[in-house]
Amino acid sequence: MFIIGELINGMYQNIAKALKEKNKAVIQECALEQVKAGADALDVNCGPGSRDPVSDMQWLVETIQEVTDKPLALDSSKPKVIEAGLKALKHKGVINSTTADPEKLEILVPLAKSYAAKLIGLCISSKGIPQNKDQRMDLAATIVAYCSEQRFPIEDLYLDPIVMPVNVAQAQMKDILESIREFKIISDPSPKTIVGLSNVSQGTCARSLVNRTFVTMAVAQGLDGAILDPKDTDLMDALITAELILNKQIYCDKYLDAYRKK
Ligand code: THG
Repeated sequence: MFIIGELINGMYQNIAKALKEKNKAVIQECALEQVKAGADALDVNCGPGSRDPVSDMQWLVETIQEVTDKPLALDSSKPKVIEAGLKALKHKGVINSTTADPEKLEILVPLAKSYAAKLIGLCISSKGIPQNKDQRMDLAATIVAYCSEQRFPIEDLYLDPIVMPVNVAQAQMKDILESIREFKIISDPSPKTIVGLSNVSQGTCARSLVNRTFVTMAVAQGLDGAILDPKDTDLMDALITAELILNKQIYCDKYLDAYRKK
């Protein structure tokens, strides 16, 4: 499972404050804690309050790279912000994300190719968030078709079905989960799949329980990656155990320790 730590996001007050004050220590500690907790990569999002996201993205990337070599997932809806992040990267990264809109694909797919970055494709377009599985499949197929045409390696494409909060879209959860499995049959080689996990529990009580139950069900559908809070140990334990049960991790009496020592 490709685990992207979600905590460096200007949506969080501590990060927004550190970004405003250019306080490196707060960002670097957040990066290191997530890596220690098992993150394979770190999401980097300037948040809605950033007045200059291009220079904030560059500063965040440079600041994080002073303490870790883990890949960074440049999270912005603005291609210019993503490009600023790519220019500052020392190692291969992740573009988070393109939509299925041609104007996004035309800029971001060539950028992903030239920086050898992985690409997250959100199953969404300017027409809005899909309302059912067929619409998700259509958007996913549009993204895969464009990437194939442009000879972007499909193994580096992560399709995101767009996870909605269960308290606003309860009737869609089954479709979202099933899309994860069905995205795999769009092409050979198959695209990979990823979710922004914490979306599912936004505004709910018992967030951690909702997150870990959803992730377990998504792993059963073949999920390849998740943007999540790696410091939530119960969540990480559920994820590792789900992979164990699907024979994706070796079984031993201390499998949680074994996984963490990898
Ligand atoms: N797909 C992709 N990228 C994404 C998302 C996605 N990036 C952003 C987001 N969704 C994933 N990251 C988060 C980060 C935090 C929260 C949810 C998703 C979150 N934050 C608290 C909240 O809103 O309640 C903030 C709490 C606080 O202010 O301290 O839930 O879906 N590709």
